[in-house]
Amino acid sequence: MTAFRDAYGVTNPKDVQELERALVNRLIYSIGKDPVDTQPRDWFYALAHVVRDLLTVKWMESMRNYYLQDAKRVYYLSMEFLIGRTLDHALLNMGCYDEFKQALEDVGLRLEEIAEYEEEAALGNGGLGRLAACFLDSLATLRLPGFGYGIRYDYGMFSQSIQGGWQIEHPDNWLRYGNPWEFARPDVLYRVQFCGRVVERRDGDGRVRYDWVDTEDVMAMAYDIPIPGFGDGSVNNLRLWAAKASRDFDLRYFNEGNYIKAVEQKTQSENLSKVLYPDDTTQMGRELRLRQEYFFVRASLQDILYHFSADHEDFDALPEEVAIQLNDTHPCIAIPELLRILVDEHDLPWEKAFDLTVRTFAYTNHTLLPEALETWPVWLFERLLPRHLQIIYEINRRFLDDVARRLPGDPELIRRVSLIDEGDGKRVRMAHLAIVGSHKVNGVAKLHSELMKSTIFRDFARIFPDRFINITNGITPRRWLYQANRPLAALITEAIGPGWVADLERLSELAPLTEDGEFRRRFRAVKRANKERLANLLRARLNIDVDPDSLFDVQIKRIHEYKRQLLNILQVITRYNRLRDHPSAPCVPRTVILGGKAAPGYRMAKLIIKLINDVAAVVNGDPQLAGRLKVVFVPDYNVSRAMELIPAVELSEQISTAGTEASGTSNMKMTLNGALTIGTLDGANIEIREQVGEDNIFIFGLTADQLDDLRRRGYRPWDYYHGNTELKRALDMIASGYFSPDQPDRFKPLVDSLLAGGDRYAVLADYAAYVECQDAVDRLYGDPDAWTRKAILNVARAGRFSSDRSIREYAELVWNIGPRP
Ligand code: 26W
Repeated sequence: MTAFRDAYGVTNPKDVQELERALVNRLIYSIGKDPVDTQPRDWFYALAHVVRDLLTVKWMESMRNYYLQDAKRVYYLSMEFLIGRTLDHALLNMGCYDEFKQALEDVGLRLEEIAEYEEEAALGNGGLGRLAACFLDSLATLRLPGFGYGIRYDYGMFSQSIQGGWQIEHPDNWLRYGNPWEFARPDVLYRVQFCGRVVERRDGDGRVRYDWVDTEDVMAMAYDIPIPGFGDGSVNNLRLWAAKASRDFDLRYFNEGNYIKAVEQKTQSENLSKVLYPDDTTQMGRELRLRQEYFFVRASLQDILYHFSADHEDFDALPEEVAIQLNDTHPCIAIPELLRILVDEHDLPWEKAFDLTVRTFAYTNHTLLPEALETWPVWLFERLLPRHLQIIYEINRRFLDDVARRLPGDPELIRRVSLIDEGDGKRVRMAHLAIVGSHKVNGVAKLHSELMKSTIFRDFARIFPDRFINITNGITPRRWLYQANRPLAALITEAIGPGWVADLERLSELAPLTEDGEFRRRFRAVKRANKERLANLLRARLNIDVDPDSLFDVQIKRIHEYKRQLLNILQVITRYNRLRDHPSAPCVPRTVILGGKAAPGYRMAKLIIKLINDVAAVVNGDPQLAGRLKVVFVPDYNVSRAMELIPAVELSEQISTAGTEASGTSNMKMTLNGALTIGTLDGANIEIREQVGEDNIFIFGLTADQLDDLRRRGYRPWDYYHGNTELKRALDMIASGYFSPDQPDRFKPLVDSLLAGGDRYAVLADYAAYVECQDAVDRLYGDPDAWTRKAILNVARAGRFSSDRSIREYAELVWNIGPRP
């Protein structure tokens, strides 16, 4: 190992001279550039290679340790990993940020500038993908043998620009200059079959066997990305699969002499991992998506079992050695796939194979929205995965028999829990498959887990009472405080020492400092500096001036009707009206910032973005309002943008309709960064209130139960419209084209959805309470000292929301793995 390290020059990452030498070596030998003629981007790649070298050594040590410990492994299967940039994160986690910064300075470069050349790894849509990335960080930090498996999309989440107020999508060609963090593994290559047909035959012992033949094959090639834990944590592995054409596929056409056709076929199969589906809300009945799901599941299972079989004769010990976590239903074809491998390829009896399967898998549900629950047409399954469909039918037959035996005389129950939806064109219900094939099913916040049991999975909670649990989400404090908010991190470390970074509950030691005037002053100064930094970024990028002394009120998340960005905008319009009606009344100046992407095909969400921008144009263009109200839509919200915004947030908008946001994680990020929340009793907001105390959070609106009642009695949005003059005025302004004089009926679909359309997300029902709650926010903001006390308490009590805590819970309640020495 030492000889190996010597070859790379860096034996001691604390030795700045050594780093400089390595940097120049990398520039010459890996990037192929002469130091006298180099672009900043070349330096980024040279730097990334030096960092990767260091990671690689630790990574091999970690992998060797896991091997020697022969510890149980957990595999986290996810269609999405929203990692963001890696450079700063890796340097901070390895504890050599300052040394690298110095080394760069010595060759005349600024780390902050070089770091801007890194492309984001945006292989995810939003919450679900980012959660997977936080979990990888925690697994490594806790030194748990956790391995991520996913897809190496050529194109990640689209980037968003705003033109004339509308969202425009641009392809995210993130691999254009190469990905310096990955190792291509052309030797780790698995075959993935599609289509074909199933042939039934009898084997020598007279047993019926199934062969899946005449398949169309694609190869999955591995790319490995090292995932550095914090401090003396492990460096774990994320393995992403890229589609490659299989050679026999080509040969068919080559033999026919059709060279061009052969190459065409090759591109077609490689299209499989071309692009991330940019939709996290409507389910996509698209064939390519189902192919992506099976593709990465098939490759991952072969890889997992290859490793397992290296020192096991049979599969008896599989659940003791392997845990597989399904991040939502997207990878849940892994359940019939494992059964297929065990039964068809390894001759196990069904009962045994099924028992092993259930004990190996666990499933996390991330949404209750019916339109986001995956189902696939049976005909599509039959064509792409004929054997899997048979296996799903067999799981279903046995499951339904069992239910009928245990809860007899209830044909409706059988119809409801079936893995096949028989109505309206048969479909496979992936969530039902995931539940039946897993030993644990978890929701991602207390309320969500309760609602899961009482609504969408009520029957299953009765059938499998011990299967359903809650594990509240978390975020990694390394990225979301230690890295994103260096000034606050430094202040906290000065006050309570550095232990909090790997043990977030230690933040509670800050609580007594609320009574320390000097600490409050410094805490406020940090927030103020962060706001100024953000103001500078907004000026430089968007040419917008915002006042760092105004209240920074921020809602950043995917644009969706259930998250109710519309409620926010209605409140902004009301504020605008009040300010104009009373030009000389005292007021708290506000900067309302929104950001987020709309799914490209989600018409309403795109119209909401346009409305935000049209309202912003009117508000910001009104000289009467100067210094009192600003509205900013931040384009292209992504992980890097989030890291810039969150440290500057004072008011965190978490205003989804109660019962719709499974957990939320931006709510945790902002709490951890000293923002106060204005929110509904939804998702993890409820637990945030529990932690910070009801005096330190602004809660408004109907609860999930109250909403249920209201809907049962008959919810009438028109009554709210007629009953509240400010609400009526705001809606009328939108409807009459006040914000869109060039096209007065532009926002008719939005207004219609709220009035004629029944207001599915009860925006109008919560409007009055929201506006009143915002008034309370203003009052508190007028007392900076009182505000700061509460902000400090929010930080001090955010410890529970570390993803380290979430991962410990998974380790104990689901995976049955423990840290080993
Ligand atoms: C089939 C298309 C599709 C793709 C992704 C449907 C649904 C999804 C995800 C389940 C959507 C998602 O990201 N859910 C979010 O997960 C976060 C992590 O648990 C939660 O914090 C959010 O509340 C939840 O909306």
